[in-house]
Amino acid sequence: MPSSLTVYSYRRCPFAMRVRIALNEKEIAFHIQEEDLNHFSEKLKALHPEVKVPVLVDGEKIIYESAIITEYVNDLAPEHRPLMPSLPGEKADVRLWTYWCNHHLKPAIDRFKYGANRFSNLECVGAEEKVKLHLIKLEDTLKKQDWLVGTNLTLAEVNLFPFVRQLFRIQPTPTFLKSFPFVTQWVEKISARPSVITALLK
Ligand SMILES: N[C@@H](CCC(=O)N[C@@H](CS)C(=O)NCC(=O)O)C(=O)O
Repeated sequence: MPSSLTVYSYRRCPFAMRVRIALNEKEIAFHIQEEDLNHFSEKLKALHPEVKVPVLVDGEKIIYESAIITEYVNDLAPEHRPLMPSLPGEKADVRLWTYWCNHHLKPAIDRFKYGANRFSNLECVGAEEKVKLHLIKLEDTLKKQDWLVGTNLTLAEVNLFPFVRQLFRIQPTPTFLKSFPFVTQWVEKISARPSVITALLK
């Protein structure tokens, strides 16, 4: 069956990666409409009130905000390779990880990674320490369990991985990452999944 799904995407955008990984994990075919962040297409401008990628178009349905899109993708075929646990408490945990990523982890990584190129000196104070504190939270969880929630990969991984990966790609590699063997193992394990390998190429 030809795919009716189109993702307006940008290859290096971590939010768009979330969507491509979720679709690949669910084995749902989709088209990519690659956008140029400096010159968004007229189509994209008409689809997203804030003019950002990613946007998912499914027939008449237009969805933006990556974490909303990844839940929608899971809901398209909830039983097939589920990315959301069924217990209410675990569902809440998945959403809490995503919330924490969007509101705490990502801002800290940005300040550490881009520093004065993007932020004021005040905003950058303690950036490295803040990233380490966030990594301790992840490490403490991954010490006890293979996946952030329950016993399988969930949307918590799909939504967090593209951002944690950014830290591991900084050159030269931050030496403090050596103190986080469980996070490192988790990043390597997710990076090796076919869904992720393919998603990162597009
Ligand atoms: N909260 C949005 C963030 C999306 C976002 O910031 N995308 C970036 C690319 S990585 C973008 O399109 N930026 C364009 C702009 O802000 O002008 C989501 O989760 O989808």
